[in-house]
Amino acid sequence: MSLEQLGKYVEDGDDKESKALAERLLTDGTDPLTILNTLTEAMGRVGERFAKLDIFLPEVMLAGEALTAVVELVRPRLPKTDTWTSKGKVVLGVVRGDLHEIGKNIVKLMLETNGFEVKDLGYDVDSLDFIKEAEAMGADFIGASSLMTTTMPRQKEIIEFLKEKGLRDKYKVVIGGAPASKEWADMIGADLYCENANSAPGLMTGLLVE
Ligand code: B12
Repeated sequence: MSLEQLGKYVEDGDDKESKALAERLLTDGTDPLTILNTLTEAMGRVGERFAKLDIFLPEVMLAGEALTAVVELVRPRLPKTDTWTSKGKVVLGVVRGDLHEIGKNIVKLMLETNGFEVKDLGYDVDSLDFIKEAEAMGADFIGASSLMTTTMPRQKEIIEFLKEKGLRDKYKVVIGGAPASKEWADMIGADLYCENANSAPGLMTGLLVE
């Protein structure tokens, strides 16, 4: 029984087998982070098959549910860092018009286990709400996820609204999601682009000590 098999179960949307195998892998001492990476890779393959019309939305949804079930299992096993000193406060959400929340949920998990305080705004979040919630929380970061080319302009909109309100320098804006890139981040004036959840805590900590 292997990580490869776990990836296949997730790809097939079999949440029962995915959970059972993940449980066994964890008991055998597999690193929870390795499991998270396997899940992300599996979802990448699902995306490719979806793009090629090999599979359709219901299958994608089942795979997403299997992935989420395993994430819930892994969550309590991730090594926690010292939570006495918060590394920073983050409002995190998926931009308006976008319902893809799996990646955002993994980012939240990684940030929390690395000592960040996260206010999760969910998905389909209005650009102004990111700002309103950041003000209310006294956040250090605004994290915005977008999974579609059609919703990427919302990441830009958040930054534009911050500028309009004279708040641009108050927050570090971090963006992510499959269609985003370093070039896009530079173009819209974001502070940081993270390709994956694993790199986010380190790169974000780096921004605060600059
Ligand atoms: C799963 C999925 C769905 C699920 C979402 C389930 C859910 N609860 O989230 C369902 C079935 C609901 C769905 C629906 C749709 N989908 Co869809 N979906 C996907 C799929 C296959 C995988 C996305 C995913 O979960 N990946 C796994 C996670 C772990 O990866 P990730 O999201 O990239 O996140 C990682 C990093 O990017 C990063 N990250 C992400 N966000 C952030 C934020 C910050 C701050 C940081 C630091 C890092 C970070 O960290 C994460 C972990 O490492 C993608 C294909 C793809 N290649 O992405 C299509 C895809 C995104 N979907 C697509 C489409 C078109 C749709 C629909 C419009 C389909 C339809 N006809 O109805 C609807 C849209 C609904 C809407 N309004 O949003 C297209 C988008 C095309 C485009 N325009 O760009 C894609 C690219 C598929 C394709 N090739 O056509 N989808």
